[in-house]
Amino acid sequence: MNIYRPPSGAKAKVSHSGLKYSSKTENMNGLEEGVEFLPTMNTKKLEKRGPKRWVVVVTIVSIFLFLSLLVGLLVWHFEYRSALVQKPYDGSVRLIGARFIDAYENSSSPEFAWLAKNTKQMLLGIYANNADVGPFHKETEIMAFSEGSIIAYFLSKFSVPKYKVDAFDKAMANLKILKQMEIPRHRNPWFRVESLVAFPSDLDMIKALEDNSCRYALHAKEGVVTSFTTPGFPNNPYPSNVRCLWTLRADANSVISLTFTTFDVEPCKEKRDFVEVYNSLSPVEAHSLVKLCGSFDFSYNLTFISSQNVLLVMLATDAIGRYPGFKAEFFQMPKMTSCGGFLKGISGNFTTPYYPAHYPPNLDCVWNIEVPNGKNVKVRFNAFYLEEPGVPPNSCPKDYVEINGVKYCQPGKVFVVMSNTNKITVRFHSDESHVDSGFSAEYLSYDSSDPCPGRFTCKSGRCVDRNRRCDGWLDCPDASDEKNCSCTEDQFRCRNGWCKPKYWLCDTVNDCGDNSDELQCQCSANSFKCNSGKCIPEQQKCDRKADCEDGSDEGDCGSAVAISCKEYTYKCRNDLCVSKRNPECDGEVDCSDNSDEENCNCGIRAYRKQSRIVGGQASDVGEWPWQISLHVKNEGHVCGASLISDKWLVTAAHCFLEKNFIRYKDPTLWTAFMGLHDQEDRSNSYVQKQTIKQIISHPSFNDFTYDYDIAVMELSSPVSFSKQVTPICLPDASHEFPAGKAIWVTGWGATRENGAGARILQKAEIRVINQTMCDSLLANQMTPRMMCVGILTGGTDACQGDSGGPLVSVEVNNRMFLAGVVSWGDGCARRNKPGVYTRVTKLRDWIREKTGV
Ligand code: 4AZ
Repeated sequence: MNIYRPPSGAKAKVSHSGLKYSSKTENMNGLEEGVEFLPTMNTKKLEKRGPKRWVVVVTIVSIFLFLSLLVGLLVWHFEYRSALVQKPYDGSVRLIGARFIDAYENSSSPEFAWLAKNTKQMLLGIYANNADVGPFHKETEIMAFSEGSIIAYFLSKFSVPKYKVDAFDKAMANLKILKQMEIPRHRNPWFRVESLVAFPSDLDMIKALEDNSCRYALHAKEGVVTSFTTPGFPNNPYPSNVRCLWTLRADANSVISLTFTTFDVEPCKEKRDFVEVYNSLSPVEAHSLVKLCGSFDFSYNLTFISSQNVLLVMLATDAIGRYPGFKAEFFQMPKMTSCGGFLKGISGNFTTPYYPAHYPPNLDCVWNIEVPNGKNVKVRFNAFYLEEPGVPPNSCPKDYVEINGVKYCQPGKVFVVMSNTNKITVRFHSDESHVDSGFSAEYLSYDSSDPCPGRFTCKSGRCVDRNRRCDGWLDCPDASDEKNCSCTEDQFRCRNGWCKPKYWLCDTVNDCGDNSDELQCQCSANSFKCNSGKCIPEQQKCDRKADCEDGSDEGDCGSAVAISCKEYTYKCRNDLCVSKRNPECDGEVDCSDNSDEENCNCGIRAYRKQSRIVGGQASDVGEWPWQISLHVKNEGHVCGASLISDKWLVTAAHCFLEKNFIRYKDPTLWTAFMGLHDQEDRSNSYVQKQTIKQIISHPSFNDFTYDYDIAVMELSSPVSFSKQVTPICLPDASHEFPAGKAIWVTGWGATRENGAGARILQKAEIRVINQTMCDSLLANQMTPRMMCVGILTGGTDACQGDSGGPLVSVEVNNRMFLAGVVSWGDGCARRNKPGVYTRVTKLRDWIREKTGV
């Protein structure tokens, strides 16, 4: 907002002179005797009376100005000129002309001292040569040496006045240029500086480098695997508030292979505990190979290879958390002299060096591949991991594979690159920081007339199984497997020519892409289609008589009219039924006793989102305030649940099945977290934690078929509702969630089949699938207490750890209703295998009976 105000000085002046002037005007008007007006030309009188006042005013103003200037100068001096900023730098300098000897590894040897003194002198000379750096240097320490020919690692501290910081930073970033300005008289006669780099450090790091209490120096022995652990491992947690450093060295012309065999530190979080591995003896980000936190399963490959004969491992911890730490082992191996090569033949495999271990940094490999004359060659990447933190997709500025001038660095997917000659060149580049597992690839020769022998060739060149051609699914990225098909008996032809399974017709999902599978789904003109599919004359709809066997002809008649009760009609508390579909809590009174609009303090979230994104993604805080995380002692999150009142939860009965001799139905094992967003942030003020008073599983729950997979849990004491903690609405038994309806599932379950659970609450939008189709997809395993919901092309689904959690539907006025409880599935996110949910409407009366909600 911009409101104009006159300057305060101006305001004072106007009112002041205004008053004076008005009194004089009065006098003038009155023309009083004895009052003398100053004649304009009477300068003598002016001089005589004026000077005294002016002198006082001028003196006061001058003193004021002088004092202001003085204060300003003092502030400027203390704030900008003499206020000093501490600037620690970590760096390394490569010296050529000298040979590395073993004694340089030992910082107390005279040889180390001699070389350190000379290196330091040379560094100070370089600093002194720059007016933006030299005057601010405080101290420099040479920390270590390594081979190459000699690399010296140093720590320099500077104290820079605030106003000089910019120039100083610029000069330090250009140390390489500083080095070139090195003056001959500062040159050391024994060695020359080949390269010099320094990176801003922080005071914690400097303290750690200067403190020897948690420092270890280890040298690999030929043919021996050396192991080391965090202090206290495995019986005691590693220390708090420390930075421990392990310097790992190997013999000349060797590299180091380091493997973490056990890794269990505090879960990942900004500025919490972590382990960082550097391809250097300086802990600088530019040489960081990896930053690890959390815990890793033993099957995860945690092997890292150095590019030289040194590695530095750092453990940084804060004051919180008790975790065992790591056990690691390392050994030396001969330095690779080259990588890549010439590959000739009809097919073969190649990988990044040391795959599946992490490839070394600073590497360039070239594979020249040649297949027999007359054939073409293609390369198929079966695994591809070249990920670097913070690298934008598609730009590949750091590590990449390059083929035919195109760079690839996107992780994960299998992809194929083809050449239309018998030769192809694959280049791999890794820069000096951050490494990954690399790739595993195969090359194959093919006939240009038949690139996929025995299989179908997509236009893009990808090969897919023949039986995937014309099956209704898009397997080729360009959909070429579904074009020009003649449909089989079980298929129908979409308008756009595609063939789709007949059972996809009229399921309210646009499978054809042009919606032609959803067009002829109505009964003939002048007739109404019952939910069962039967057609009845239009006149029988809403005639207050149930003509469909399920009463669906009377279920949605706009305004509520009392009718005879059927399965699809809503029953008011006074036992009268109304002819309106899903009338509960829709903002309109439909029952004469108002019962459809009672108990409606549910299903509305304080933070409303407009986005409707298909596919699993992280939720926002408070987006699903009824979602509960159920934890078991020593296991953490095990199941999800939904809050239905201030003390009752709905979840899945299978969460309480006995496993590994643990009786999960014992309520004392469980803790419920309400308002939780991040599993690692359970102490947040909006999270409410409660123990459990009782667990009631449905008595008909069948642990073989998972029929009646529902349970209710009573909290030990009531929760208080808030923006982050709100109950979900329970649908009436007559509530309909029609096939094709978009619906949300949420949870902290695995983000892929057999994968790890999510840390942040995930959400996914999926669709209700019609029961008959579901039954055929899931081999007749469905019961009326189950509903299946998913995306049949796969990729979006609930998974292990989501069990018990909510499946919610957005209804009138954005109110959400609990349609289902995550129950089971044939794997997760598989094509044609939707997730199965307990159908809440079928068990609504049981919930009411047990909880009163
Ligand atoms: C489970 O194991 C589980 N894809 C839950 C849901 C699904 C599969 C497994 C559905 O808890």
